[in-house]
Amino acid sequence: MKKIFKFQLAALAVLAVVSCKEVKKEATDAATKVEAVVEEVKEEVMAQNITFKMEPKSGSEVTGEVSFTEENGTVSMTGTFSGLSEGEHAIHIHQTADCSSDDGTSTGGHWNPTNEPHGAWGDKEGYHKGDIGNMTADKDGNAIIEFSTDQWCIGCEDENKNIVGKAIIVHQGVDDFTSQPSGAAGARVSCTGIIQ
Ligand SMILES: [Cu+2]
Ligand SMILES: [Zn+2]
Repeated sequence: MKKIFKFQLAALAVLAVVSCKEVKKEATDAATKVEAVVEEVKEEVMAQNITFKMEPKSGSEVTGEVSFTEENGTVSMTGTFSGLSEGEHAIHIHQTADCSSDDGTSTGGHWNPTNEPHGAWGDKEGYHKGDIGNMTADKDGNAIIEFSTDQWCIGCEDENKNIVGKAIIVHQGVDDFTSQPSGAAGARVSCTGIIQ
């Protein structure tokens, strides 16, 4: 009787060890699966990279390329332009991805989902979500601009952040950051829609 009892105990102990190992293995498998899913999601986020060619407008020869990348909630923009006159030029995001008109006015006014006054980016008095600012072209007419912000997104649900469906406009003149509603930056010399 005693012997049988001991045997039963031993068997129980073995069972307990085996099932414990099973649970551990299952937990490890689940963790591996979660890791795999996280990697997939990360890749999707990394893949948010869109590039557009700028079209000359208002009789200009201003061309270029603008690309946007979103990573960890920050959108980075890089623009390279040529055919500009030497000096400063305004660059903004305007409301509508429609560059069909010769003067670029089909893009509408500055993208301003939060209904603020026009201004310099980050100004306490307010600024449009499209108020990127000015860039400087060298004597050959080339300009490069780099800009990044967590106040934009590429194709997210938040219409106060989503830049998709808007347009990039480069101006002949300089944004003075005070004139309303658009900084008195003059003719629109280059245009592209931001279309995913
Ligand atoms: Cu503009
Ligand atoms: Zn503005």
